[in-house]
Amino acid sequence: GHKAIVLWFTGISGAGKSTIAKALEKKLWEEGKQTVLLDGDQVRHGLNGDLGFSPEDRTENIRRVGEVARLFFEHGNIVLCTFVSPYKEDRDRVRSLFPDKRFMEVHVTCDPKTAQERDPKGLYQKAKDGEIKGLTGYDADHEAPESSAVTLNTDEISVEEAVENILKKIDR
Ligand code: GGZ
Repeated sequence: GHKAIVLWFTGISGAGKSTIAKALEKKLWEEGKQTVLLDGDQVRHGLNGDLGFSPEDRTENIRRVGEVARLFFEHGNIVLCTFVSPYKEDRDRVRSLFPDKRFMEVHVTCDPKTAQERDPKGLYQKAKDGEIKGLTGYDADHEAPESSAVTLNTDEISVEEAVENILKKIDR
């Protein structure tokens, strides 16, 4: 068996949250662990399809996802959540749903220039062209977590190294 935990990935669009979480999930499967991955892009197409990117909607997005994470946690899963989740207050509210040490923040960072170059979904280009406003990492802020979080700078480390760093830190 294993212990349930929530790994909460936070950071700007294009930093590498989903990529690292997917690679980590694969490693955990290989260990025989039961995992669930909740990803911003996916959740926003379904469950939270009614929400946009205003501060209020982001807060509601994170609140709902926190509750979903709790359901899976209660069923013994290792829950990987990848959301921009730019507001510290929202993340702290989610943390308060879980026992001490069973909610771990993973701050995935990179130079904003790197994220703009990667631009996997063309969002930064759209922001530059004025087609979208309030893109986190461009014209909207991301509040960094406290030092207690695992910080992974994807300018400096590979996906494999990022995964290893996380695996070292989780009691499972
Ligand atoms: C941030 C946005 C925005 C704006 C669309 N700001 O990199 P992606 O494309 O695939 O993932 C991002 C996703 C962010 O949804 P979240 O639910 O994680 O955001 S939050 O936690 O802030 O509620 C991005 C895309 O949606 N996207 N517009 N303005 N990300």
